Amino acid sequence: MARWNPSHAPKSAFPRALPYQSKTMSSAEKTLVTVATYNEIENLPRLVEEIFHYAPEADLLVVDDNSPDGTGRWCDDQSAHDPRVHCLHRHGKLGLGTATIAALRYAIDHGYQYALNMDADFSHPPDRIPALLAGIDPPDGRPVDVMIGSRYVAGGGIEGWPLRRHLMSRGVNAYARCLLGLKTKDCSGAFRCYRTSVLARLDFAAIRSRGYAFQEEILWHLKRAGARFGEVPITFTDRRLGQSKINAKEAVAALGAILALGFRNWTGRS
Ligand SMILES: Nc1nc2c(ncn2[C@@H]2O[C@H](COP(=O)(O)OP(=O)(O)OP(=O)(O)O)[C@@H](O)[C@H]2O)c(=O)[nH]1
Ligand SMILES: [Mg+2]
Repeated sequence: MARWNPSHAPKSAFPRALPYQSKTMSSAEKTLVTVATYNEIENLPRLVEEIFHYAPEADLLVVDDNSPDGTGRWCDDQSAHDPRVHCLHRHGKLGLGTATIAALRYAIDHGYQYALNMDADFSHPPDRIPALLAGIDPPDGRPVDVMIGSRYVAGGGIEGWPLRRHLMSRGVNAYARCLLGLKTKDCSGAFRCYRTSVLARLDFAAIRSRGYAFQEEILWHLKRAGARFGEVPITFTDRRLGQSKINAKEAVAALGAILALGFRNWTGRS
C-alpha cells in the first residue's frame, strides 16, 4: 500500500472557472460537500484544496471507513486547523451506499440546505461544483431538488474509459431507467447536489442497497417522494491515482439490487 508523502502530491493547477459566487450564506443556506473515502490518500489532500477553491463557503464531510493508508488520519489533522472540515470515521469498509447515507443524514441533522456528494478520485471535476449549486436554485429558472452532474446530457462526456466500461455504464443506465421508470439520463453517477429538505422526507431505513446500486435506489425513492430532477453536463475522468474499489462481485450485486428494486417498482411493493 502506497504511503502518503506530501512531497509527491500533484501540484494544483486550477482551471479558470469562477468559484461559486453566493450571497452571504446563513447557516440555514449552507452547503455540505460530502466525500466517501477508502484508501484515497493520494487524492484527498488536493481534492479538498480544489473543493474549497470552487466552494469556499461550503463545509466538507469526509466519511472514511478506517482506510489502512491513513486517509482518516489526514482528515483529522486537516479538521484540527480548518473548521470547515468534518470527519466521520467508521470501523471498516462498510460500502459506498451506507457511507453516502451517513453523509446525507449528517447534512440533514446539522441543518445544511444542500448536500453535494462527489467521489474522491477526481472523476467528478471540482470545477463543476458551482454549476451544480447554481442549477439547483437558479435565480431566474425552475428550482429542482436533485441536481445531477451528468455524463449523458449534451455537453457531458467520459474520458479515459475502455469500450467495456462505456458499454457497462450505458447498459446499467438503460436497465435502471427501464426498470425503475427514472427519467434522468445519468442514474448511476454519484456527483449530485441534493436539497436536504427533500432528503428529509425519505425513510433511509427503507434503502436496501449497501453498495453501488445506492445511486439508482435513492433516485427511485426521491422520485416517489415527488422530487424534481435536473442535470448539468460534466466530463467524467477515469481515476488516475489510487485503486478502484468496485469489483466484479460488487457490480453483479448492484445489478441484482436494481433488478429487485425493479420488481418492487412494477409490483408496487414497498
Ligand atoms: N467510506 C467508503 N468509501 C468508499 C467505499 N467504497 C468506495 N468508496 C469511495 O467511493 C468513491 C467511489 O469509489 P471508486 O473506487 O472510485 O468507484 P468507482 O468510481 O465506481 O469506480 P472507478 O471508476 O473504477 O474509480 C471513492 O471516493 C471511494 O474511495 C466504502 O466501502 N466506504
Ligand atoms: Mg471512481
